[in-house]
Amino acid sequence: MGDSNKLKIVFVYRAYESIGIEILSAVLKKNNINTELVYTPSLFKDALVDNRILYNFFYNEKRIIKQILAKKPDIVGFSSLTDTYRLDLSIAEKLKKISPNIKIIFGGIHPTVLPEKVLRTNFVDYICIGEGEQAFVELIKDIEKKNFYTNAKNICYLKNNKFIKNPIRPLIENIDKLPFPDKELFYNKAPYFSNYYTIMTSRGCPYNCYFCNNNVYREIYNTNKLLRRRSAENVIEELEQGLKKYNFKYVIFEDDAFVSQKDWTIKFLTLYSQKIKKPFQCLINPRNIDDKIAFLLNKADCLNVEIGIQSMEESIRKDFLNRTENIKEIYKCIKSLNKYNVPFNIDHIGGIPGEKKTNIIKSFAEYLKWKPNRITYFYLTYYPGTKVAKLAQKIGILSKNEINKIENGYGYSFEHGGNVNNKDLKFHDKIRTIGDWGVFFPKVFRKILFNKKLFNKIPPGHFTGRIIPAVLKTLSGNEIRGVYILKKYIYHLFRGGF
Ligand code: B12
Ligand code: SF4
Repeated sequence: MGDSNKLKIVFVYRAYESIGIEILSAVLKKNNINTELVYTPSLFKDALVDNRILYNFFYNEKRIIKQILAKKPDIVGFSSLTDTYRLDLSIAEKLKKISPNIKIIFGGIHPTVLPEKVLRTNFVDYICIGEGEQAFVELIKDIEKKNFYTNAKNICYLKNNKFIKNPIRPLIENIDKLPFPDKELFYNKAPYFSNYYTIMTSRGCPYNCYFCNNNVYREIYNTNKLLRRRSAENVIEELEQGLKKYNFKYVIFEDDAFVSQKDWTIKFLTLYSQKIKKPFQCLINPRNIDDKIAFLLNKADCLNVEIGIQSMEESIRKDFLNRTENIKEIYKCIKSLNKYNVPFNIDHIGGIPGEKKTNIIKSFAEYLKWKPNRITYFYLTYYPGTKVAKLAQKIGILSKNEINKIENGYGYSFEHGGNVNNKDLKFHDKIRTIGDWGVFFPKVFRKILFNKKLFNKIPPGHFTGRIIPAVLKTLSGNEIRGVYILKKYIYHLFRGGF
């Protein structure tokens, strides 16, 4: 250590491309700090497949550790979600044992919510709470000066076993000022990402659903103004640069609520249609779609929008999820999308306490009438710190022991988890199978699917229920993310899974 040019930071990430890490890397490089990435494809444990046997066969932790150590890092940075925390921690534990001088820092949503808990594992030296751009640079500069007990805001650590939590700086207001993400960090390891340009035009969300981490950020930052939007020009400039450098084929907007500001959306989609003209997908809240926006989405070559419907039971939506748009607005959104031929996926949350099975079946029959491209059935998951987790604890659904398990990152899988218990799993799997297959069937067959006798005969199961229809849908051309995940498998399986 010594000269900041020599300090080396290695990020560790799995399964996907992380815009968060790419922006941090760009900021560090601007400050003359070297960054590298150890990327693990995490085959058979991602949004497409979750198969423990195959995953264990291909996952090689020792190899990851070897790759990290070969880069001779001064600092290793992990970006952890609750679902990945255990895996990240396990690597951190081994690194600390082999090379205790390496400083290990965890950022991302899981350590942001539980900084002390993560530090008390004693495998992690620092936590970055919330946005990390300035905090990480300041921390690195302090480590360089051997000032290990840093005052850098947003950073936490243990000092003589005492938990030190530095104050939190305000959210970055003008996010146009951030550098464009360091895409090469990921593209060098996983070239298939470069055809599918992932981008965020905003940070935060104007809404406050109880199951989402945005309500945690509201608390941490003590603000109701979480949403910040880049100027349309700034986003177009990044895309134009990306197009020149990588000649990408598609764009994936990862914003929480892409079209939540109407004036901005109109300006942006008009510019996008003129200057970028690449098929794209995005996530939307149903209340933000009307004829005008649907028309512009179609004109801008929107291949697919993902709509968070989550439940069709008004009281569940209001009381347990805090979804503020009503069923009427949902119908209006679907009508506009269908009118202007904008394909869409529906997200539904299974396992919400109090939601009746008969109502779930009714909702799915209704969804299928709307002709969605796909129905994605997520199981309600009590992520740490969310209002829904607190509510579940208050009404006795979640015990202290279960909360503890969740906070320590145990018991989660992308496929099964949350509130769906073993008793109901079969029912939910069947519904999921209906959702996945029903979109392929004509109207008459769909009616038969909901016939009680036939419903009982539907085979539940991951393979029949998810993978085959997901692959079929991917091949049909509307699933941009699906295509890149498939490419990920092809690329890494040919390299022996690494
Ligand atoms: C895009 C996205 C996806 C994409 C891509 C995911 C990816 N890149 O890994 C897809 C659709 C594949 C996806 C999948 C999933 N996702 Co997702 N996703 C998002 C979303 C909308 C944006 C992520 C993002 O790019 N943010 C923008 C960047 C700038 O922010 P950031 O990553 O947090 O990074 C900043 C700070 O956290 C910090 N920081 C982060 N890492 C580090 C590291 C260091 C060392 C430091 C110093 C700082 C630091 O600095 C960064 C810059 O300020 C978020 C919600 C959100 N708005 O964040 C949900 C979110 C992260 N996803 C979530 C979930 C649950 C999932 C899934 C489990 C869903 C599922 N059931 O399949 C999977 C798991 C994916 C995985 N990685 O393993 C949850 C996580 C909740 C939790 N407690 O863990 C979130 C928060 C949404 C929610 N429900 O509230 N997701
Ligand atoms: S609309 Fe989506 S991103 Fe916004 S708070 Fe609700 S779930 Fe979270």
